Amino acid sequence: MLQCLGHEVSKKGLIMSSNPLKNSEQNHTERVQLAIQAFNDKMAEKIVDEMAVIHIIGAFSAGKSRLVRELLRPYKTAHSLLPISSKERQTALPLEITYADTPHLFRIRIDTNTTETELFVFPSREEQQHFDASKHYLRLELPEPALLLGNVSLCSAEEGIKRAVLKDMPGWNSGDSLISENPLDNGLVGANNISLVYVTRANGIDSQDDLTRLHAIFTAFETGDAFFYNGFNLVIVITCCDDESEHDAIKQRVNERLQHLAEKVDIELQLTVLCVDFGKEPEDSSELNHQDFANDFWQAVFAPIAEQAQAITARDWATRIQQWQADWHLQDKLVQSLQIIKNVHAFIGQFKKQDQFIANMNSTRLLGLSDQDRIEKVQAAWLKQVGQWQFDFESLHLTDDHPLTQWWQDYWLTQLFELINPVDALVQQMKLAIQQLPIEATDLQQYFHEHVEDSYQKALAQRQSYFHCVCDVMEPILHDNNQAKLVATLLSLSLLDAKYADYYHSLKTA
Ligand SMILES: Nc1nc2c(ncn2[C@@H]2O[C@H](COP(=O)(O)OP(=O)(O)O)[C@@H](O)[C@H]2O)c(=O)[nH]1
Ligand SMILES: [Mg+2]
Repeated sequence: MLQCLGHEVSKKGLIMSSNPLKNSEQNHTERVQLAIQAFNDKMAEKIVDEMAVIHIIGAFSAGKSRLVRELLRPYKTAHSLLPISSKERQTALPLEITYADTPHLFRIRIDTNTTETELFVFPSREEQQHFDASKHYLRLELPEPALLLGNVSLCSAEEGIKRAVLKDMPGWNSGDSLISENPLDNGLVGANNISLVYVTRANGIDSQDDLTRLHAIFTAFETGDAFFYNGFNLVIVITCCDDESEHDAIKQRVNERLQHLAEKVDIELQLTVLCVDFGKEPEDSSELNHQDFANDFWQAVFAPIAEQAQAITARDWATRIQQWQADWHLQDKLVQSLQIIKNVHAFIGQFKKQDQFIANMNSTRLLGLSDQDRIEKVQAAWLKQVGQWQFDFESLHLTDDHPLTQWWQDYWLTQLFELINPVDALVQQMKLAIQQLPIEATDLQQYFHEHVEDSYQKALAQRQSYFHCVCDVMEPILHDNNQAKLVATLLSLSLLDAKYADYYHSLKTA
């Protein structure tokens, strides 16, 4: 509580005493660095899942999991997290693949959308089968930049950098597909899609079963049950295409077959057919071919959003700071802080007049007064000399969601209160001395000197604070409305000030 003359002003919430560094004289640098780091973290853009996903579908053993492994092959360190691809049936639970800065594999419950457990090795089919495929799925996060979409705005309303989600589904004839007429129910396709990836082996391109499933999906699109952002984009990956001379013929055949099916259902289809041979063993295919294939694949899959994805570069900090909501702007609070400092100076400047704490006051003027009247008279004379000791700290507060909250508390307000607190202590000391003024005190100036001079000297010492230099530098740029420049200057100055404070302290204690 900061005492004012006749008022009490709450500094509620403005002083953080929980920080153990707070009261230590040293470590200013560390404290400011932590506060700047907190700002950094808050400014980092959130990465959120784009609602439109990419399902990878196809028959059992078509090469879906192998495709995922090949796409994610550069993440050798996360090898044990990649889906298992083998001649035996492997995939029992749907697998989501998306972007994150560091690799992780989770098992997630669908109904609560909560992470059940983090896994460190991709589970075998037996392990996966302990869980109901309609209630659980696996989620693999890897730093694959192709899955990062930038600031696109497709289907999700959430703000942030969007990441694409790829879904490797259990093979549709592997005994794990849920039996249903609706491809949305059995997970062949989602309600919102960027593209659909259909995987088949070169020797399976004529499969009637595949055609029936695709027919159901095409129909879901036609009836509006399945939505594709910017039209139905189907990417077909034909695996085991070991004979390159046959690629063109295979592509043409698949193209004709599916375009014919699309015409029958009366939908328009954007179709890309990619022929590939990943090789017998999972690590067979050469790096070069692998990279070419991965590039072609990502390009085909993201073709519907190619235009939006160009805006992928995150908006730089300066632009975002310039767009801060009005109540995040610092100008007013800085102007107010500087005004408080000026007022504190003016106040302390008045504290002694003609070298006296209460000028023109002596014991003769108090003769014959009651105790109460004496105190009131002295207090009134003192108030007349110094003026009001009162500040509005409430409006200096930054909201909790402000990216600079920690810096503001730990540096700016801390420095400000370091200037104010000794003057506040002096005010308390003076009030106490007036309250306790004994009747026998004949030399009032001597009395106040004995009781207040020490506090007065401490209050004067705050004028030496280097925080004043920071304020002086800020003054000229306070009104030029460039929020980004203001923030950058403030942060640099605070670090400089903190480093100097630590340096000075180490010299003093050396
Ligand atoms: N030689 C060769 N084998 C492949 C190719 N694609 C997949 N395979 C193999 O086919 C088997 C089944 O693949 P998998 O990805 O598990 O099929 P899924 O059931 O669709 O996930 C695995 O042994 C893969 O290594 C390919 O292009 N060439
Ligand atoms: Mg699989």
